Amino acid sequence: LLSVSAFANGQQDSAAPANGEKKVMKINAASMFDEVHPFTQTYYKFEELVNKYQDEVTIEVKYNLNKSLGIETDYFRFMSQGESVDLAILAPANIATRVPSIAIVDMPLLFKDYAHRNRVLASDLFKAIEEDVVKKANVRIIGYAGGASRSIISNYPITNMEDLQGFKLRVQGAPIWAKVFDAVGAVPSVIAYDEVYSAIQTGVIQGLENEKIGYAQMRFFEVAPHYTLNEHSITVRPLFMSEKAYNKFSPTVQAAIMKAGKEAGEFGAQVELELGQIELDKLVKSGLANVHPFSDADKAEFKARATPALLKYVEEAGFTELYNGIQAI
Ligand code: X1X
Repeated sequence: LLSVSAFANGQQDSAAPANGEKKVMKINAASMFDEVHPFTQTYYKFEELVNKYQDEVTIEVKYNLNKSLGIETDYFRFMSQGESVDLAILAPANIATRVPSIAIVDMPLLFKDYAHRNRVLASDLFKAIEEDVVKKANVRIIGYAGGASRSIISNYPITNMEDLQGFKLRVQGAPIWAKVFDAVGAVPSVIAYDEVYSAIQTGVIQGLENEKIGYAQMRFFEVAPHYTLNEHSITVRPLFMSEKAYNKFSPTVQAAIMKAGKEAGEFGAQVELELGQIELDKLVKSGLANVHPFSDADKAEFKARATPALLKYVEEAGFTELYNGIQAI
């Protein structure tokens, strides 16, 4: 299969049209998850909508699922180089080393609730970050999926702040994640997502923090059967297209890509909210996972202990104005 990037490299379009027919442009999407995961459903919706919103070309998406092209950090590298992957949903933490400003988009405790997250995304507060991503990494944000909460997953029950003390957990690579978990008394280490299961199994760590759907799909419940609803973050998962792929399309098709990306992201967020809960309920029902509440008082203590670290990071990284703008909206 040729990706759009392959067209850019001068390869023959094997699907070249006969006179009057639409040209077929193929793009490669990648995901660590299966065909029902919300990220994949976002790609399906994108393919449907992008062909509805323009009639110059037919865009065909090839779905490279279940880590067949690696994990999100790999997709970012590939897209940035204009190779192998043209379309992918990534956690911002995966690209923060190349584009530090993006880490704020997904910072723990950033959003007050789901509605606040959506108000921020509907504003133009992330516009400068979107431009930064194109400039520094050669990838373009065309929409936002995500929208689920991340909570603590562990191999022993965690029901309050006291249980969290000394908890050895995996965190994502952007430094703010380790800073926050350190501040609340846990012991964070950065580990690649696809190595987390065995790191818990071998006792290197006792758990992680993740969305409900990731908990189910990565089968973390087999090694860490406790899911604590402390909900320390609400996710933003940008849908990226490589700039090399994007630039292969005419302005009309590019406009359709942006519109389809935005709507597909919103659709994916809705799917994630519903599906995550369904999957967690199934695990609980079959006795494979235990869900623990985390009281408002414990949430407040978590926040109180994490906030100085967050604010220090925001100030040092030069995000104070943006952070205040987000909190004010
Ligand atoms: O924690 C991770 O690395 C992963 O967690 C979930 O599966 C997703 O949010 C995914 O984007 C990735 O970041």
